[in-house]
Amino acid sequence: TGGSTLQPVIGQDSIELLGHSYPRDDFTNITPKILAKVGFHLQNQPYHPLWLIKERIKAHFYSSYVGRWGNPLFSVHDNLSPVVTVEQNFDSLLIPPDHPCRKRGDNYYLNRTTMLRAHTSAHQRELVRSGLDAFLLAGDVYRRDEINASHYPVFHQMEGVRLFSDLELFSRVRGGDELSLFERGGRRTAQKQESHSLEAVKLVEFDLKTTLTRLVTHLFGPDVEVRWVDCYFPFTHPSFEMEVRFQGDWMEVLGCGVMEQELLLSAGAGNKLGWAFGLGLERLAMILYSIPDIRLFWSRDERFLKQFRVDDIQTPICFQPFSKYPPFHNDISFWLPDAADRFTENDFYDLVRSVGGDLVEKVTLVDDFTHPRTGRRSHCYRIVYRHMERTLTQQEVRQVHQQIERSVEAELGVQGRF
Ligand code: FA5
Ligand code: MG
Repeated sequence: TGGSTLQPVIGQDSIELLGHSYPRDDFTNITPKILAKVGFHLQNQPYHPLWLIKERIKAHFYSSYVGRWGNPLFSVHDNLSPVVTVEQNFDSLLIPPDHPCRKRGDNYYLNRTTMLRAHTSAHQRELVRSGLDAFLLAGDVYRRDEINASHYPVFHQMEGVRLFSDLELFSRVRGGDELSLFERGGRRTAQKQESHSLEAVKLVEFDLKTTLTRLVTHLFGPDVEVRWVDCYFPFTHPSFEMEVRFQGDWMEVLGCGVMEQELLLSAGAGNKLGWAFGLGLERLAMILYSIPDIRLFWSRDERFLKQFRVDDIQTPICFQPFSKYPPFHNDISFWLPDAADRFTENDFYDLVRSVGGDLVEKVTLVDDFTHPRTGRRSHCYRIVYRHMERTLTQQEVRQVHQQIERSVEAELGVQGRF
């Protein structure tokens, strides 16, 4: 797993990243730690929890929204490079040149014109311009931030966009052929943009909220509690955040809204209306799988990863924390059989696993010693015992350890030095 095959390099004058070279300037603020995170594509690693949740969202959209010929309505994009232009990340979304969200302190700049995307919205305009009317886009995003249980400078978003022609929007309502998407000389209000007709906006907003409510109901089940909060984004109006009730609190999971018409116009789709949303994949996965700490998504620990390897992506998973309970370290030493080929380390690992089962967290060879006079060889292994769901007792550990001592002599022909 791990990084790109092309090692990122921060040089004197330039930064090498994903096969490109970016000249440094007074805006450059990317760090080696962040560069090392680029190219992992956690959302594309099979059975990673972020992959699981992305696949569940894909499956839901594929089965719920089909086009006229039975084809999926939404196309899915999960391989776009996180290196974008400042123009894509901000200007294309109508974010003014002096907007505080452009601060060097909040973003990772390669230089004045290039950055790591701060949101997946950075790709809205290019994908609309390429002719797509409905798409999902998943990827890693980067924001300068602290590191704690709920903040990490790299996280993952899923963007969704859907555009409607007047035919698509109004064919669903009786008398719809009387209605129009646009209104000349209109005014911008809290409810709508100047060029939009109120009827069109209300239908788009309704479709957006229904789509997202169906999505979280699919993910969390029919009892999920959802609420909508008005908010502001420069690229949507009206704009909303969806919050989901989690452990007695409301947690923001996504931002969304009716796309600014100026954006659609610049993307060559000025004759349509659209909605867009951007949701945090970690947020959803943390609620859905009870993952207590956002840093765990970067874990390569089998005790984390193996809990998500399920046959069916819809299988409910409740993550069992593994570091909460104290470990016990016990060593075991023995002389190997004289015919050295009668013993292999893997035999021992298998034996420990079969006796100790899930109580054994880790086994390592800590000493390999050959006696200078007799030529006999001995191994010492350290076994870490830890239960994922409770604290073990000394006595319980001693019993298992003694059982291993007995079995290793009986089954592997070694002589204990216990
Ligand atoms: C955005 O990034 C907008 N681009 C969303 C959007 C898309 C609005 C399309 C309108 C149309 P925001 O910064 O609120 O908005 O982030 C969106 C979601 O990403 C949040 O709701 C949250 O689920 C997730 N998120 C944001 N910051 C973090 C963080 N530090 N750690 C984990 N998840 C985060
Ligand atoms: Mg937000």
